[in-house]
Amino acid sequence: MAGAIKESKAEAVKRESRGLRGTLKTALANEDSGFVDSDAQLLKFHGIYQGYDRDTATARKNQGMAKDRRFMARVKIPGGRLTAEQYLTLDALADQYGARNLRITTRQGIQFHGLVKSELGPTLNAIHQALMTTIAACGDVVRNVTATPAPRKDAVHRHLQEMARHLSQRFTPRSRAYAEVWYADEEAAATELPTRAPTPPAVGVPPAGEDDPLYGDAYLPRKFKIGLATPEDNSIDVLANDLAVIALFEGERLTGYNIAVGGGLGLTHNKPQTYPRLASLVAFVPPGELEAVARAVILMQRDFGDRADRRHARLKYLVDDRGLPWIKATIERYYGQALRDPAPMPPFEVVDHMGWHPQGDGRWYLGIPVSSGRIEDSGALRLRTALRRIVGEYCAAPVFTATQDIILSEIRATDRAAIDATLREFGVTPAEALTPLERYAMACPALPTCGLALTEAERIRNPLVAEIVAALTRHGLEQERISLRITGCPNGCARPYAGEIGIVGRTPGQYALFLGGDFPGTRLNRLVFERVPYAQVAATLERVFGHFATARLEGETFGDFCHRLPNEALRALAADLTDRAAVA
Ligand code: SRM
Ligand code: SF4
Repeated sequence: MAGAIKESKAEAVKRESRGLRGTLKTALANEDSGFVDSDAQLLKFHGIYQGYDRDTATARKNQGMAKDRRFMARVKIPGGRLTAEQYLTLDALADQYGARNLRITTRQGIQFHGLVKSELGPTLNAIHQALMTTIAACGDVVRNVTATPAPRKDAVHRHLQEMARHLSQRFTPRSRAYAEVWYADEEAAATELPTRAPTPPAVGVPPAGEDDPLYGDAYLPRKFKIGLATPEDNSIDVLANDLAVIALFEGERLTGYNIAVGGGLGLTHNKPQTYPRLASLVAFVPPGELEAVARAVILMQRDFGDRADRRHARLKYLVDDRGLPWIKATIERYYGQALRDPAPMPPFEVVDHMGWHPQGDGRWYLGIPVSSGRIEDSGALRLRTALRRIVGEYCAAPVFTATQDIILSEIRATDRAAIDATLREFGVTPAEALTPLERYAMACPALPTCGLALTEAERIRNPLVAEIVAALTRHGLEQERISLRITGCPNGCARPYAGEIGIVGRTPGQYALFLGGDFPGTRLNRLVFERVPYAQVAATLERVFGHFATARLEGETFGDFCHRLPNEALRALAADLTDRAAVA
């Protein structure tokens, strides 16, 4: 808390921001292409990142020109679910402003890249008109709440979706700053919420009112993430969240929730005091009590999280510093009641949502893999056009997955063949034509939009995955289900440490390879090769694949195999390729 410690600069910016206003409104009206640092920090709470085009930065500098200032806006979509109309609004915005594409995020949101300052207001207003929002998509608050995406019409999936939306709304900051700064319509700014009954439903729009008992004036020490899954389907990597909620059902009856705390993946290379961590099970919460317990966890982090060192500010460090008994007792104190120990639950599984599946009400949903979540038209692949046409013609409601893919729901059986034909016409590869590795590979945006990227990720995903699939094929392993995640730096945005293979940008052109996670997301992988030049990444993995093909135990997965072998054994396989790759 304030007082005894020396708080980081970010804390002062928040406290002095007058409820996230800063000088944003006046800055928006001036001629500058960007915002001053303190406003740029506040912009994050409004769902906006200030950056620049990194591809042109050096050339521009050499010519004495300023950086090409660009912004990213992130739409918060709890559970990833939109109506067809909402999707079409986002699609149209991609043509009006920014980079003519939509980027599905690893937390089921949508990002617009390449915006210039004057486009921010119109973009946010159009999003608001379609009853969506970017508030709290970023910043030191509860971010987009993720949920198992399957649009099945049963009590389990309905509950997860409704709860994701509910928690997201309840934990959205109440400040009117967002409305004041961005909404063109004064009435909207005054009321914050549209006055008419929202159809389609509002997605993550906050309740009106300024007083914010949850966040106070300094908000949280750091970002805070919540995910909702079931043991039967952990396709969202629920344990990577600060607060992981595992809903337990007997048939269609909710029996309660196991909650786990302290997940988070960011690390800094060579700083062992920073590390990825999966959330630890802490308690069982009866039905009807989840919001109150979640609030207690958030309040604990607000009051005890580290406000001096942002690298040590996530809940995961509080959990490790204080220990689980203290954490549980403190949650109980804020909640006001004792909590039961976690209930027994089955092992986690991951359901494949790609391809056609029945919804359970006579209609169907179709999962379409999207490479790195980038919905665009590029060469022969015109994914954006195909999706626009299908969503528009068949009123197919999209759900974004935490694996950066899209599910189109509410489809009649009689429309399936025509939809398949549309996808073929626009060059979209169906899920069945991909190998499991291609299907499950993820990559973060990295260059040129991410200011923190050390290496490429999204732009090398397809060629690198193709090389790795070729390597697997040479060993007869192309049908192995292996999760692969690529990021351009160690922050972990595509959850590389929760995959069986994590390829993490180390220095320009070089990657660290992490191996040995499990597919259902319950075990972190570990650093095996520290600096592998890009050109050697697939070859290095191939050595491990070769050994796996001959020395695996019966039924052993690739992740389990790498987990079983010591680092020395894995490194020895590729010693001639990776002389400089050994780690201490
Ligand atoms: Fe992330 C920062 C992109 C999910 C951990 N993340 C960033 C920024 C905003 C860079 C920045 O701060 O300047 C990236 C913008 C890049 C760009 O050009 O768009 C960025 N993160 C993303 C997305 C778009 C990656 C993607 O491939 O989809 C994801 C947006 C999710 C959303 O809709 O909210 C995204 N980021 C994640 C995840 C995965 C998750 O939550 O499931 C993680 C790891 C889990 C975690 O939070 O620990 C993640 N992002 C980070 C971190 C490290 C946080 C830490 O505690 O160390 C940073 C850097 C930071 O916060 O200082 C970061
Ligand atoms: Fe940027 Fe690093 Fe996140 Fe990739 S992992 S988007 S490079 S912060």
